[in-house]
Amino acid sequence: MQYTARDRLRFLAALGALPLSACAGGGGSTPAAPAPLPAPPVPPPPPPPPTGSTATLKQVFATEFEIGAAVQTAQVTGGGVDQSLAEAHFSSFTSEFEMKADIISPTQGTYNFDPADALRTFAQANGAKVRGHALLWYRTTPGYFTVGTASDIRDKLETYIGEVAGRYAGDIYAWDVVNEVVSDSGTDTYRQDDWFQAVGQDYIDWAFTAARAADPSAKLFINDYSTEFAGKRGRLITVIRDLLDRGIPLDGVGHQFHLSRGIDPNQVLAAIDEIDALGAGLEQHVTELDISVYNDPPECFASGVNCQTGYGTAPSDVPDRVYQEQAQLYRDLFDGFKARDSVTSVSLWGIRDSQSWLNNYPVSRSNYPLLFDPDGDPKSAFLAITDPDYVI
Ligand code: 9MR
Repeated sequence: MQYTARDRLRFLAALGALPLSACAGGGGSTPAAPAPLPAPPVPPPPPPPPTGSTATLKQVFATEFEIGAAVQTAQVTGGGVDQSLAEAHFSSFTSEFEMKADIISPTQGTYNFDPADALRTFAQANGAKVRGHALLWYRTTPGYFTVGTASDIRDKLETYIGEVAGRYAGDIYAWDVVNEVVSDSGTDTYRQDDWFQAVGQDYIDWAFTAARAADPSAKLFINDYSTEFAGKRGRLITVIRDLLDRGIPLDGVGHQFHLSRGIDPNQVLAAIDEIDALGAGLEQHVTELDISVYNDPPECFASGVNCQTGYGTAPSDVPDRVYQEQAQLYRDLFDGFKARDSVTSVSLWGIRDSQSWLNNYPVSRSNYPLLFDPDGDPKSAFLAITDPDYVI
């Protein structure tokens, strides 16, 4: 028996692959349509991801951005609460201090990679990524780096970056190549630190160029704090424009966002928008997010003066109203991050309130700036960002 093209079309239509009208046309009488085949069973839709206290951060933000936390290696490899929270919730890990030069190479030519290697192993075993922090930061630069001629200093920096970025090449998705190089003072653009005193701003070019050579696959970031304030941000943008104009390999901007509870979220999100407005296609990472429960005057952060008195050492010492304001701010910020395509990674600076650096800075007092309380239980802030129906 011969099958015509029209027979094939009818057969496909009977299977549901084509509308029957595709078989129409031509002359002659139309034979009776074949009996419809029974519809294949429709699989049930996948359940929506859980919300609220049973949700995990990495489920909730899977299609939005990497969701990360700063950790110490021992904290996530000791089998305790932090390890469980880290494994359950985060898709990205930043070393809180074990990938900085004072830990990796405290003396010239010697290297201690053990904690950093172990963090990489932990992350990879959990299908998570590592965010590299930081190849160069004046506060953790051992003194030997910045002595000698400009050529000596450049050699030392390039050697160090070659060793470190080279060792983790392919395993670190983004490096903070330089951290906090922008001045806090309106009269200078660049921070007047040991690097700048020794060689001017050239060290920034050397660092980016060496990082690109050592790991071409890592996205290279400039990272800084107070980008939510127009003055600091303006100076950062001056530095960014200068790097881009001269073809220095810069892929993204890291906003630390160590925030106080009273800040206007629109002021924070304006920092993202202004970088987008440069039109340079830069990625943006929120690198060190936390929200202090205190509303301090600027001199508190700058010099530890006039800081608000601590609420107390128990989480219940903090008024509910304060946690609610904090939760609302977290929600507004995460909604804003989700709405901005250039934001590809958001990291908290810690997991549980009890380990935050803000318990010791700018003054010693208990602070509660993160998403999990000291016992590791989710706070209102966690519920606010994981469940749109959660009433704050
Ligand atoms: O939180 C970090 C603290 O544990 C370290 O002792 C310190 C020095 O390595 O660095 C802290 O992290 C800082 C980050 O690297 C850069 N931005 C400010 C953070 C808080 O000081």
